[in-house]
Amino acid sequence: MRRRSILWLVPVALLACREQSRQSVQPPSAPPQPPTAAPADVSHGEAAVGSPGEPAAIDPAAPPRSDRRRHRVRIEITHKKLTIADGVTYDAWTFDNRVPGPVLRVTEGDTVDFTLVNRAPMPHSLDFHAAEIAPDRAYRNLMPNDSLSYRFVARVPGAFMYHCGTAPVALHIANGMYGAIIVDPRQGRPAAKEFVFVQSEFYTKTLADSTRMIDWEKLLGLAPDYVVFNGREAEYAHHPIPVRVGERLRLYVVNAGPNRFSAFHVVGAIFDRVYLDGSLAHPLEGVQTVTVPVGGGAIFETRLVEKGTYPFVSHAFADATKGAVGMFEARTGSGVP
Ligand SMILES: [Cu+2]
Repeated sequence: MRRRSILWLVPVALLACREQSRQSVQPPSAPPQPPTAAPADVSHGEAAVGSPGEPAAIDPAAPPRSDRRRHRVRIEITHKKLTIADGVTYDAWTFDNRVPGPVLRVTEGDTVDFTLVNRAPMPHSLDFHAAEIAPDRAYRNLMPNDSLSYRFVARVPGAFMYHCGTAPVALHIANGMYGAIIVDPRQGRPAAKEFVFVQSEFYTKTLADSTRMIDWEKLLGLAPDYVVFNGREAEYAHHPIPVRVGERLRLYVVNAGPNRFSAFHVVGAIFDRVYLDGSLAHPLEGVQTVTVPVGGGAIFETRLVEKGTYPFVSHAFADATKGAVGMFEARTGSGVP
């Protein structure tokens, strides 16, 4: 029996050798030539800039702060095809049918009564970085059509990630299972226009029906096809976000990864304050670009000083080229929500 199974491997090995030799005789591809045409306007050339009137697929506005001290949160896990770039449909694994999952917002000291329901045909789970809890109790794998409830107190303010923790975790995150939970300090923060951006990557290969699914080799090789904010390539370049000149902007940035650090930067602006992971201790003041590590978050405050279009990017520019770019359109007068 054993001998038979080994013999069975021989043609497979021969095929692999043939494929390797076929690849090795291919001529090297020509190096890319620098463009000779004038680049596009102020978009840093990374993405076409759309008109700010059209709504984006995922509203980047932060949900309002709640006065409730106890929150009942229920999230359903599904598998669903979603658009991740113009004309690109991806076979995603989701929390509540969206990527990223819903933005949750509670206040320091609040109690969260959480229920997770698995409507997908395989095991999944959910790990809240904002919780202090035994993972083997709360973050255990949930079988299809099963549910799980637990309670935690959001003790620490910040901008936190949540994600599926089922192994291999990189696969579950890369397929779309992540989101942000904001924990406000009890005393609140000064008034501001607030947005949430979750950065992440997609590693894709094309299926027969032209939809895309995960390419595990690209993931292990750290070579994403798309790096995105809120689940879509350059979504807020195609749908710029209107803001007012001079108003305080507060940006909750969470980096879901699963691999690429974010070098978050707003072109044409300097951050007045940055709270690493959202911690109130020792905010950075007067800084240009701040790393948001994979699995981490940060809260950025800035103002745009004059009318114009201001890109925000991961300043690791290969990633901006792959979609980690958006736009604020700073306006004066009426017309800004
Ligand atoms: Cu999962």
